[in-house]
Amino acid sequence: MPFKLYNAPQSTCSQRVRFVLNAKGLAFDEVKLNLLAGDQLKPDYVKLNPNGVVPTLDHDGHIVIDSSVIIEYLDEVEPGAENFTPENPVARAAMRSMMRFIDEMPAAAVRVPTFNLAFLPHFAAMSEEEFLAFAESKPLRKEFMLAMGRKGFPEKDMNAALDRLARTLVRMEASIAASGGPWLMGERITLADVAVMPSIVRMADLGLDTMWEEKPAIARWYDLIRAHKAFKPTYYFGSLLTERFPHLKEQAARRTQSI
Ligand SMILES: N[C@@H](CCC(=O)N[C@@H](CS)C(=O)NCC(=O)O)C(=O)O
Repeated sequence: MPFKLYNAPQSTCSQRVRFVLNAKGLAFDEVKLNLLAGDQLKPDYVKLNPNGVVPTLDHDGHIVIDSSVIIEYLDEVEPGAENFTPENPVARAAMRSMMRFIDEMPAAAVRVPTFNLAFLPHFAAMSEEEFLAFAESKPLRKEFMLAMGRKGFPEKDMNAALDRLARTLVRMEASIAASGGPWLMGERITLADVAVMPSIVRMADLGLDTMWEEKPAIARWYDLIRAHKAFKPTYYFGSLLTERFPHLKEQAARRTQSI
């Protein structure tokens, strides 16, 4: 098989790539890494992806890293069946600007509630020495881990992350309205929709979907993307945090009550 994807079921960045591969009907070998166990930091993997994160795509021996780069790459090498990139350079530039915004805002912000609500018990169970060694070994996320610590991000950081997510919804609404929708860039689904999808799904998974209760354009967008043929195979069982961490549903409900 020409495509091999190193990824993790619940990883939002991996979900972008699985969606594009599935939408294009491209078969791929899937190597599943256990991120909490640190598979992404093992020397053989870091040789492929020096950032020590998933996903990594191996295409016939060519290694491509970073989910935004990978999904653009897939549209370039396999433009056929379903394509997510506008042909018009102006529209393409607008899509790419939106993708940069998404990487900087929701993709980063959603990690804060994700870690606090889902992964913290795992880190809280480590000794301080184990935790510090784990954080130190992360090429890209060392500071993020140290800021979280074994007690979790403070309320101030949680609130800032939720505010960034709220501002993302406002930007999405504006983009849908300006383009005529129903997708972010207009009539056709593009890589910008694929890029933001996992953050929105993660918000719903954490019980934060109340944040778009009053935003019908977002609710419609969310229904549309979930109805896409690539959605189900991308979100196979174990891709949602609530499928892996049963304690989450309750916690998320408590959290949304206090927003
Ligand atoms: N910009 C990178 C970010 C990749 C990333 O943060 N991956 C997360 C999962 S979504 C990861 O591997 N985390 C493992 C860790 O922090 O050690 C991309 O989009 O590929």
